[in-house]
This record gives sequence, structure tokens and C-alpha cells, in this order.
Amino acid sequence: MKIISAKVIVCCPGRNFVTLKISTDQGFYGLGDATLNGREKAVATYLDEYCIPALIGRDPRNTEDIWHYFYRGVYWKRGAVTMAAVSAIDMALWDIKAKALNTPLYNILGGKSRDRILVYAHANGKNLDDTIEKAGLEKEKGFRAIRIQSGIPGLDHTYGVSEGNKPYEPAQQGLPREDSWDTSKYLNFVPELFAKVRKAFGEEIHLLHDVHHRCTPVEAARLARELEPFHLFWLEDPVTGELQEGLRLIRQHSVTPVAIGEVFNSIYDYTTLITEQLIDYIRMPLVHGGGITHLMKVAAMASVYHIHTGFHGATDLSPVNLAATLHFNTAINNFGIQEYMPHQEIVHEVFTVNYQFRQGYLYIDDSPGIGVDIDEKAAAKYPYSMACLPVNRKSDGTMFYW
Ligand code: KDG
Ligand code: MG
Repeated sequence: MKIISAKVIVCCPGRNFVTLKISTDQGFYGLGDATLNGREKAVATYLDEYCIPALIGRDPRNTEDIWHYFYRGVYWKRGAVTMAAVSAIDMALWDIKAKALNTPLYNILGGKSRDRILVYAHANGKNLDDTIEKAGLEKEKGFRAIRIQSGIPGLDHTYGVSEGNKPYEPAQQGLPREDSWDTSKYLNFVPELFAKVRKAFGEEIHLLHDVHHRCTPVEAARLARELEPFHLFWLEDPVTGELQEGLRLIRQHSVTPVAIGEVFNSIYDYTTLITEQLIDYIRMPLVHGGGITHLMKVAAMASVYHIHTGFHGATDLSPVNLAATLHFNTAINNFGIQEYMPHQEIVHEVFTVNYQFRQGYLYIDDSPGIGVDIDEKAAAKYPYSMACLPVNRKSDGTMFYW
């Protein structure tokens, strides 16, 4: 089998998505997600200019060799743009391989380790009462795990909380919006939030929280320790991950489980974190972490250290990534939980999907390959529209992490 063509489809059904479609001489084609929120065109150009010409003529079944060609074979390794491109190629090749064998992707990743995938929902409230109400709505929908984010008293805008009752969508049209941040207001409020939420829902429901990289290690250690009585499923991105050693301080002071890595793109971002058992969940998604080939290795390494997966799954990752991730989660032993934000209806005019939510779990069907298709005519109706993630400053104007 040979690759005869490949193209990048950039579309904006409500938000921007980048999809790679690779076609073969035997009629099979594969899809890969290459969406990098706010930097979509950089990945599309990288694929168009440097990767697609080098793919033509290769046997798409050689997933390992092709992965190393675009990783090891490239002098400028790693980085979000490069790795999103590598991810899309890898995902599309695995899609082709499974379709050619007429079997769902999970079958060639190890078969079924489970029949359904535990997912967590999002409750993003303007304030404490609103957050409890939103969490109640998610529970009524059947979710057994809920991420809790709330507006912070004294701050105009907080991560995760949308304007009005709109669904979560951090990327805004045009240049980045500037938010303002105050860590002490946040640290004083969050333990009270979780005390009330735990009291309202009891111990039956899993509670999660995303710090979104906004604490220093010692601040994160304080927060993790103060949240211990409320038994979080995890505390996400308590600090930025650039300094892996920073996570040691949190571990020394708390037993609140830690998840990290939605902005990582390589196994080397995780080596200290995994081998020193400083974390409990890896979040690096297939779409940004080098695809199935690379994540299989990261997940295997994590499994040796009792660390589970809990992949990033916001709506800025396309249905192609979500379906591929569900196959992956079905197959591996050390699956933990999957983030799930349903895409807006308009997204499904472009992407037809093969998964369904029921009572707290996602179920993937057994169509061959990844099982998601793209309607290129529908995609053409929604051209790219520039949108960026916000930036963040401390209240005195100092540039900070978003
Ligand atoms: O593009 C960035 C978003 O996907 C991210 O901010 C969402 O932190 C996030 C999460 O945990 O889903
Ligand atoms: Mg996050």
C-alpha cells in the first residue's frame, strides 16, 4: 500500500479545526487531528510545506518508521507546532492501518480492556451558588465526575467561566483578550468552594479542579494540602510544568492527586514527573503529544509507576482526536478518566462521530479505523477565522500565565 496524496483541511464550524487527510492507492484514507488552539495555521503550513511532500510514496502501515522519520529525522525536534503535525500524521496512519484490516482501532492497540470510558464534565459557575447549581445539572445528566471551576470574588474574569451561559470557549476572535489575576484571592476562595460543593453532593461524585498553571510550587502545595479533606479526584496543572522538579514540593506536603501535561508534547516533559512518582495522571493528548505511537510509550512508562491517563479533551480538540483517544483508552490497562466537553451541534455538520455519552461514560462503536469522517463540502462552508487564547496579567499589570 502507498500514500498517494494528503491534504490539510482547515475549517471553523463555531471554532477552528485542522484536519489531515491521507489517501492511499488502495482506496483507504485516514484522518488525523492537527488542531493547536490559536496557532492553527502554523501547524497547517508545517504539514503542507514540509511533511506532505515527504509522505507521498511511503507505505502508511509503517507507523513506527514514519513517526521516527518526522521526529528523529528532523533536526528541530519537539515543540507544540511540530508535534501537532507529527500527531496528525500518526493518527491518520493508524486510521488507515485499522481500516485496511477492517477492524476498529482499539483492536490493533491491544483490544478491549474495558467497554466504556469514564468521563468528567465541567461545572463553571459565576460564583459559589451558581457553581453548585451547574454541578447539579451535570449530575442530573448522569456524570459521575465533575470538574469544578468558579468565578473568584473580586476578580472580573476567571479561567473556565464563560460570559453569560455560553459553552466554554477560551479562544476569542482577533488578538488575545487580557485578563487580570490575583493568586491570594484565588487561594483564599477555593477551599471554601470545595467544602460547600462536597457538602452539597456527598462523597459519591468525583470532584476535579484545574489550577491552570497559576500557582508557584509552594502556593500549589498549600492549596493541595488545604483541599485534602474534600478528596479531589485530581488537582490539575497546579504549577507550570517547565520545571519538573517544582512538583516535588507539592508531593512533599500533600496527598491530593495531581494531573499535568495538557501543554506537554514529549515523553521528555514527563521523565522526572513519572520516575519520581510526582504525579498521578498524564494529560498530554494524542493530538499534541505525537499521536498514538508516542502516547503508547508514555502510557506504558507511566503504568510502571502506577500513574494513569486522564487526557485533555476540551472542545478545541476535534472529534477525530476524541474518537482516537477513546480507542486508546479502551485498549490500555492504565486508563484513569477522560475529559469530555461535548462539541457544539454545528461541529457535527462537518464531523460525523461514532461515540455516544450514556450515564457518565462514553461508548465507541466498532466501525473500522478511528470511525470519524469529515464532510469536506460542509467544512468549506466554514472558513478559518482567526481566534486567540487570552493572556493574563497580575492586578498590578505584571505579565503572568494564562
Ligand atoms: O486551548 C486551551 C484549552 O483547551 C484549555 O485551556 C482547557 O485547561 C483546559 C482543560 O483542562 O480543558
Ligand atoms: Mg486544563
